[in-house]
Amino acid sequence: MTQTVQPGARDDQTVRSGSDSAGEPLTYGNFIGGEWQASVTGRSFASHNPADTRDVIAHFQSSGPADVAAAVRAAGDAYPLWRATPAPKRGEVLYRFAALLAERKEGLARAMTREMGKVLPEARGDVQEGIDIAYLMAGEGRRLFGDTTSSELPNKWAMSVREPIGVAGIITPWNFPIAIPCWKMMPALVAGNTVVFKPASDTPHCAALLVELLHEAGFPAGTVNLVTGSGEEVGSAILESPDVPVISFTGSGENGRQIAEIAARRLKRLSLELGGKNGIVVMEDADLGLTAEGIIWSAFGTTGQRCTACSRVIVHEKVADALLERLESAAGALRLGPGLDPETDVGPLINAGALDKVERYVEIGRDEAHLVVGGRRPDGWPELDHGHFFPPTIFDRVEPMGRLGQEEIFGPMLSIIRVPGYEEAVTALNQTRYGLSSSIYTRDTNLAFRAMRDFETGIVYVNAGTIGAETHLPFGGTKGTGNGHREAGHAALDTFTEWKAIYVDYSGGLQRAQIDNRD
Ligand code: UN1
Repeated sequence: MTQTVQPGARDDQTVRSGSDSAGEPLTYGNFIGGEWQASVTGRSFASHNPADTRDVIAHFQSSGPADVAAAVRAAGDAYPLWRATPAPKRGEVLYRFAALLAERKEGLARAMTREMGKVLPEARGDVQEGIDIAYLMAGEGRRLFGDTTSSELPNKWAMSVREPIGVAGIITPWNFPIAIPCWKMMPALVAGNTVVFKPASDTPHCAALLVELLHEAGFPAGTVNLVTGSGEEVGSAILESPDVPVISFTGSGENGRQIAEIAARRLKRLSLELGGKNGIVVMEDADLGLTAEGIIWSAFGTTGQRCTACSRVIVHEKVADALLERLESAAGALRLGPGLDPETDVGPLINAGALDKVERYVEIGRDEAHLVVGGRRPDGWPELDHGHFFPPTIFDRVEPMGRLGQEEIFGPMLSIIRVPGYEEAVTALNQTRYGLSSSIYTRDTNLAFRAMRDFETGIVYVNAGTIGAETHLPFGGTKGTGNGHREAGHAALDTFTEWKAIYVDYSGGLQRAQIDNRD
């Protein structure tokens, strides 16, 4: 028997933190059918603190297809009862979960900073986003609106209702380890689906804590099941399962494409939220102080590890030097460090692979553009030696169609592209395979409205950076950012429901549509 696998308990001890009283990290199980269970593989993996990799947070199951099969069975068994539970009642469980999440916000945020690295105020924001979507979707329990309309025939009733789809496969990234699972699970659950949840292997602790709360809030056994492990073993088994008809995935474009192929073969409903190459356009009349603040926050907040992060600034050449001066001094002043330290502005990258990738792009940048600030790992700071730290880095005179201008880096790197006017700015902004978020800084109302029309992204900001979407509006992007679905807002329900059209003929006779009411 592996050392036990119930979170909060090791052997018979009850411990609520990630380590037992002797400081030994816990081993968490999968959560299947309302119980914490060891994987049949007998293997586990560790989650580390990216600010100091000597800090082992806990161990998690390296699960395999048999664990996924058990979780899918549990979710399938729980489905009929959950589906039959009136939606307002389902919503009440979501309300309880939202309230619990709010009550435990600080503890969760601290656990998140330790495991994912983002600075504590941002980790609090991540949990807050989970709370917000939980309350929004709880309210959907009393809405879930369909249409009631008239029939073309007399004495006949016509309406449409939303129906759940079944077991939803929820595959989530590490960068918003509470918010994104909530964005996906809350609409799935309120609509009456049950869930098999596979979190990113960089943040399984956040996932386990979240599932503990879902359980405590009263979601019935089997409604939410957690299986940890790799994409190859766990993700693939969820995707291939004939009993998981709907999948929601956030992650890389490359993985998204593979997932789409597998899901297409089985005609699954699939919502993809993939990369971004988000740009901020700065016109010559912009308030440069405000603009620089918005750029710094969007490019280097969360260490640039948001899908919505700004990675390109497309600036009118007349104000490029003045803007760059501000950006250089603001970026140079940001303090690197562990996210739990209140002095820190920029936390670590998630893992060694992410750090390598940023360093590779710095090399590419040295060939393609001019380095303005950053570009080297910090040395001489022993306290940063054991973490994946990289400083905010800016390149100027980036070619819009070069690699720096086109490829998603997902780190603290910003490219400056100089343009002679609005038309050229729009062209540069839209010349990317992605379309998540964009922004314009201008004091010209006409230009602002043109941008709202011309920018080919799912989210457009005016006089604000590219990050900070709110949960009651649709979230998602055009082109290679996804496959046309939206998360959050009431649009999220479209991923997790089927429309059913219902006709009731109360005429007492046969009425033939399109025939009996025509000459
Ligand atoms: C993401 O990076 O995938 O708009 C989500 C934002 C956040 C969500 C980001 N509310 O930046």
